Amino acid sequence: MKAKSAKKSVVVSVVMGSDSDLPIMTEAAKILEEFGIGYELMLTSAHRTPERTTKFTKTAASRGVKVIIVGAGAAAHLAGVIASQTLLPVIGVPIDATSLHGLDALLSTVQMPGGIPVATMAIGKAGAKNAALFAIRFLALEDKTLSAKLAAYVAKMAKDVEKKQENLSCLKS
Ligand code: RP5
Repeated sequence: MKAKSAKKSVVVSVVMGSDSDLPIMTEAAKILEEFGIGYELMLTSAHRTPERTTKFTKTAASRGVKVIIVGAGAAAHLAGVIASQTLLPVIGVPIDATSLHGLDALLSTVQMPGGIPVATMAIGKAGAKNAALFAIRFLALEDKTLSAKLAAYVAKMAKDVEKKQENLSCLKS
């Protein structure tokens, strides 16, 4: 009989304030998949479902979660509210969801008063991707295999730039 592959334990939570945030937060999920990290997707809102947010946050550490990534748009309080209820590191991703193009979410997420930190990434897809890579940097501190994967990922990016330079040079000659 073929052995079932073991289910990875969840160490990163990818939280979002609305399912409309999913196309952005998928960028974080893609990176976590690529690195083989166990993660969960969680939908909860600081404004619409405050009790659900608290319940999720209060149980995260005891379920084995080590880092929480939070994407939210508009008056984005979700990352700050979650960070206020856990000692786990929280990484915020501001989302472009209104006519202010994410500037509202950026300021709401980044301007935390002293005492409760939220590591805030760029607005949108780049921010979601970097949130996952930042989470992986935390996890890699105690995981040599993961650290080696991260080094290979960074080295490949550098190689890709060199290849692109070659392509540019070909175009010119
Ligand atoms: C925020 O409000 C969500 O994170 C989302 O970015 C924004 C708009 O939500 P929907 O009205 O699309 O559900 O709480």
